[in-house]
Amino acid sequence: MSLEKTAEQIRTMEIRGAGKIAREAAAALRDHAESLPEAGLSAFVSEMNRAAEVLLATRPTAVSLPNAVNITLAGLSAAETESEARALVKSQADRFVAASTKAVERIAEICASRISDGMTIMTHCNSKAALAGILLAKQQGKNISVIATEVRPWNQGLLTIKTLNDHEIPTTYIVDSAVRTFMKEADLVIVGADAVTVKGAVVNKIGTSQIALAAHEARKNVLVAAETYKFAPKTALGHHIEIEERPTSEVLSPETAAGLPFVTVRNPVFDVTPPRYIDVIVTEAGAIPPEAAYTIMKEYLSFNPEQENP
Ligand code: RI2
Repeated sequence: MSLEKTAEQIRTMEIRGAGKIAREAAAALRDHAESLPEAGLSAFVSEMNRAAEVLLATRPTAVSLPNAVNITLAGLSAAETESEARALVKSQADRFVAASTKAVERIAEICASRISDGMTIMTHCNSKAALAGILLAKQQGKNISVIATEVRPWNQGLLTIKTLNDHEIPTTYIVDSAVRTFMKEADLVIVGADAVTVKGAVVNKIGTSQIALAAHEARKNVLVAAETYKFAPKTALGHHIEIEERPTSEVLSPETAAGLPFVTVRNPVFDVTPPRYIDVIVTEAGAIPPEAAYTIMKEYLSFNPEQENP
């Protein structure tokens, strides 16, 4: 698949989920590097930088995307020959994809260790990392059940309930606005992340912050499953994470909207959960309190505040 095609599929959400977007972006850069005809080192480097921009322009929120692009293209400008640069992109992309896959497995082990027999887990959206922990707990023989939300307007909850059903996990499917009503039936909340800020705030699918708030009120623990490449070093330099607003036609049909001239439809697809509503962030490096986010940035993303483009 061409890099442009991958970018288009990320934009239209055929490829979705922060981790998957990152792995597909790294693989697209690798395939693009391999497909380029020999044209000299500087032409290769500038074409790879252009390709990176195409990918980065697709969706603004999931920081896994820029982190994957940066990791894949790290050190490119220091390469001495075109073939060295090409080999560097390939090896870094392959390493990233393998590490990302392993990270989700490790996160699943830690999440599963926090799930006890008899628990009901509430989850939101369709997070591979969060689901991996739930599926592993079931594989370990724990008798668990899940409450899964619908996730308007894209209904990613349907993907989640299909997976849970395939694994014969008893699941209750609820509309997003029923979260507080059902919180008393949950023992634990597990969600994924699109970005984690330096303060340990978690950017995830719209509605996550309401769930965390309801969990806090009901004294239920909130566990966030997030690979280290979901952490956003730029937030340590004062940058904000841009919250993607998708087309309003995803919420209300243009025909209906046209008949309601005084109504403005908004469609932000992520929100921010403050660290005080999060008990633990489970990364492949271990379960950390949200306040330890900076340590993850320094140790796992080689974040150096003096660098201009972390
Ligand atoms: P994993 C998704 O975003 C959801 O917000 C989900 O919680 C998050 O990515 C993380 O997913 P979208 O692409 O990386 O559906 O854990 O907008 O699979």
